[in-house]
Amino acid sequence: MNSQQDTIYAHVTDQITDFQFDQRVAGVFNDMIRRSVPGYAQIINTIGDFANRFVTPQSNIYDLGSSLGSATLSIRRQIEGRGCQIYAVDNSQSMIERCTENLAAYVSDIKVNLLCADIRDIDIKNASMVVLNFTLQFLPTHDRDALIKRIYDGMLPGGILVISEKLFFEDNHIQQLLDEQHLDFKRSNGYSELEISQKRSALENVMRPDSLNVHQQRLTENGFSHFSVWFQCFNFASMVAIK
Ligand code: GEK
Repeated sequence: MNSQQDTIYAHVTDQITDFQFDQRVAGVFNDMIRRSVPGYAQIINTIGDFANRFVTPQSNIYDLGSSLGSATLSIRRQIEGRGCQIYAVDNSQSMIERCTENLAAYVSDIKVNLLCADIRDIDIKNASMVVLNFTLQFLPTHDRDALIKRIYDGMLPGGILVISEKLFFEDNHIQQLLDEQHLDFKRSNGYSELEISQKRSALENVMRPDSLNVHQQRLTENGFSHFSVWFQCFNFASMVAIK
């Protein structure tokens, strides 16, 4: 996938506005997410492996907050010939446009329905797999419960929900430790102190991480029978919940 280097916050900006998934971000998104999220590549690959295990013939797969389509592509590669459809949903027109190009670059018998829509509004049905890869954290906190319930209701028994998120830690020492480790990760990937602090301000009102306890409680209260973290690096984790 082609992507330019992320230099969005490299220069001093008078007024930092709230982070948006606009054309500028879509253009550098691959570089941005790989340099900002520890374990991103492994998570994307493993989502494909989960698809291979869990996706049943003639079912639907939902990639909610699909950005440039990395998770969708990883899933699609693993489920050829199963007669499934993938719904890749994002409410950023710029992401959808670039995602369309990325998907067109590979041949597959699996249909991808790319929807420019809010994930809170779409119909979820006959799903053997749903992916929220670093998306739930961008929804207003009070909307998260209803989305998880609708996902659960639209899933087939035995289906898998993969949720990857930045985590918040109730223990302040741990919060600080893992936050520092994450900042070191960004520094080692070439982000300057200015870039780190300006991006942080831009995300402040937009991204609100939950704790692991909150995630687990939300998933079990909405009916999921099995839950585990399957990956964690610093304050980033990926979880599975099975109906
Ligand atoms: C990946 N999953 O590469 N409705 C639809 N889309 C939304 C909404 C919403 N309410 N809120 C945010 N988005 C991807 C990475 S990025 C994560 C996901 C990040 C979309 C938003 O436009 C963006 O494309 C995506 O969710 C979040 O595996 O940037 O840290």
